[in-house]
Amino acid sequence: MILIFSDLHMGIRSYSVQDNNGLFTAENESRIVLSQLTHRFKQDDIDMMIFDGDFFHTNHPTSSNIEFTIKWLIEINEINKPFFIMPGNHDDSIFSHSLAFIRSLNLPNIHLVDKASINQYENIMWKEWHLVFAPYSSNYNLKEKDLYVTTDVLHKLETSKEKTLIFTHIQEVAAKIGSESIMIAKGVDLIDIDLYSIPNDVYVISGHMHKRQMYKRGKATVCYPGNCFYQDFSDVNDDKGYMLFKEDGEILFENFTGIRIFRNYIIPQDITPFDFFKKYRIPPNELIFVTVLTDEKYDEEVLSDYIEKHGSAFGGVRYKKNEEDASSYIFSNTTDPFQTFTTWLNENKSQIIEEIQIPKEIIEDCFTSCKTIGIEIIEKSLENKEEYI
Ligand SMILES: [Mn+2]
Repeated sequence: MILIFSDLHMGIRSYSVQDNNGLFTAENESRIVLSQLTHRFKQDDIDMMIFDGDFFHTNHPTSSNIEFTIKWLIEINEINKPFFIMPGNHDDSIFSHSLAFIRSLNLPNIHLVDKASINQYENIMWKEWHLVFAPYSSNYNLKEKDLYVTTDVLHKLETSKEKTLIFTHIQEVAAKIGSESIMIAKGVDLIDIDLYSIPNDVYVISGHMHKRQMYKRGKATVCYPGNCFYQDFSDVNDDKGYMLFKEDGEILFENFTGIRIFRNYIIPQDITPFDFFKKYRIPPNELIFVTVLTDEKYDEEVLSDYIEKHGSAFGGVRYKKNEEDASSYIFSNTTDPFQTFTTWLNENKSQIIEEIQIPKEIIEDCFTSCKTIGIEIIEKSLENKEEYI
């Protein structure tokens, strides 16, 4: 089998405290999962390992995290099976990336697949399968920073042979979002695989989306192994682990153990969060988010102390009455954000007019002018191929 993992984001420090050596909780979790991968990779049923991008959270990792990674790579090299590792958009910088040091280590089983080395990895086979790599690398022209990877991946889709696995780091349009959604400044362009003619059934096994998922899109089966450990609220109640690809095309997932689990508890209206947790056992090593179905503010400190006393951590209270309204309106499956927004405006026009209590004619006027300005912006951005505002 091929073991595939992705989006380690080593160096992220969300919901963390520092230990005596200066290491943050989330950094420690990235080390826990790497050690588990070493153990799993050694087992006889695994032939090779592939990493799909975003090893580090930034393109300037700390020396401590680089040192840990070097030691880990030396261990992986000694297992004597190939490991292919690619940069993602978080690793990337204009002229290099955070994994560039791997090349100088000269470890024969560690294959750094990036823009500089991609030609060496054009005809990799595993049993009957063609392995194709399309690593993330930004274009030199930042105005179209994703052009290199989108062109590359589409070319590889359109020229794919039978039994092909494409390893990349893209946001396919139908993918469900996860915690990468809050890293908005590091977003990548959307790719709609359905718009391209793919000659054969292929697997697109990609990094970038933090939510583990798998779906069919025309002739492509799109798979995201997801991130390796919990990073923020969008990860709650999900499983975190790696993916296994079997020779017959079957895909399996296995979970990491010993890491914190982020969980969201929805508290029924007739009970306070404090009474809720007094009644139910608090599991150890969780980061607990609480959702209450009211907008009445709750004393979070009492709850936080209580949860911490029981060996878990507290992530905060969410007041669903407000949040649900906003999220259900704003997010949709439409790929065009302007369309989404105008649809929302039109559907809610009467309610907005009622709530703001400004004479109807003035609001109507605003809608008309907003729409005109909006269309102009969209037309301009399409012309310049700039990102949506
Ligand atoms: Mn990414």
